Amino acid sequence: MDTAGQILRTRQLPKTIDKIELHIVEIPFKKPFFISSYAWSTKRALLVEICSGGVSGWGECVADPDPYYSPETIASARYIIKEYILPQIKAGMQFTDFEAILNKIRGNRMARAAVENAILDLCAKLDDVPLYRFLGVRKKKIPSGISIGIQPNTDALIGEVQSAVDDKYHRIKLKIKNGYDVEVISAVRNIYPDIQLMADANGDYTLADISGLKSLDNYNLMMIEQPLGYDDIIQHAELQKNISTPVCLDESIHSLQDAKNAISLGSCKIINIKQGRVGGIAEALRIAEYCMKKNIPVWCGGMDETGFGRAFNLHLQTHPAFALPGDTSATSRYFEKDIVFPEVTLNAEGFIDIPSGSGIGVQPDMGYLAKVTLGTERIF
Ligand code: OSB
Ligand code: MG
Repeated sequence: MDTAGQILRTRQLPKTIDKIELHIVEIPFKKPFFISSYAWSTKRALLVEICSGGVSGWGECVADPDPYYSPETIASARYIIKEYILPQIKAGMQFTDFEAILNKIRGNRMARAAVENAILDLCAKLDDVPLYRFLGVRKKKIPSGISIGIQPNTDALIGEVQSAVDDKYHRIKLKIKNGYDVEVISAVRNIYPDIQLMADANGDYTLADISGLKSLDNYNLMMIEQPLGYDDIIQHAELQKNISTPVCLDESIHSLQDAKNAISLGSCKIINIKQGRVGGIAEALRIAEYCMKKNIPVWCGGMDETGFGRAFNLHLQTHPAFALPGDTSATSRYFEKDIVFPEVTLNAEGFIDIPSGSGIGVQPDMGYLAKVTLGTERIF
């Protein structure tokens, strides 16, 4: 049987493409989201809409407006998409030829993923199948996970953790930074000895911090995510030799080759796969399937996406390689109102259902979308 990664090789783009538009939208977060490197109070996103025969496929670029999580930005992604990707796309081309156009571009994987996603949503909709089925994967319920931003004090953090526990999140991730780490983790661990708990530093430490990071070994964390530099693979291997908490890489992994390098160097024991960061669903599946072969657990990260991007993350996680709960949370944790419906909700056991319907299975809320659109550009 073909693996999900291979099934895409047999697909082709729609026979006609009627229209392509780029939209920039901005919706407020309920509360600002603080990580070690930055804080965001709104979600601004670039959306790619590709239409065929009256059907729209949607892709959401996960780049932020700023270069504080990744070097890519909304402006850089828009430039690459407009100048280097869209002019080369031809209706009816083989998916492998489309991927070759994307792969010729160096870096800029968030830009590449946004277009790939729109094409996949469109193709699955035209075939009238849900995206997971288009990828050759069977449906499953997705365990929820939550990423709690850096809080002003421990009481506020405990409040956030309690509410996540009440909502039945399967795994809780605490954002940490140098100086906001052992104390907060031990406070949470003392109150919640049994929850699945992990920490994400977004690259805030250096090898000089090894002894402090080693003290985190006392708190039974599932993993520590991206403790060292955002572009490092070498030093994480050195760190992993010195701590028992598994290291998970996020920012440093952009491709299957990065994953192979990190695994062979011993830089991590777990990988956070964000399809939007690695160039799209196809590359995410290749990484996931490689990791499964190597017994490296993976999970699906998030970028606080709107409902479009969150839907792609849900479909991706139906693949059996995604054995650990990821960062997919209920829409209501982020936004008062989203630009798609239905919104993501958790059931009483903290699982999320894949939205039903073809493609990604969510529909734009046209009225709200128009209201929060900062600009639309028709490419053709
Ligand atoms: O490091 O995983 C990260 C959000 C923005 C930038 C980086 C990260 C995150 C998250 C949030 O952790 C995950 C989510 O809830 O979508
Ligand atoms: Mg992370």
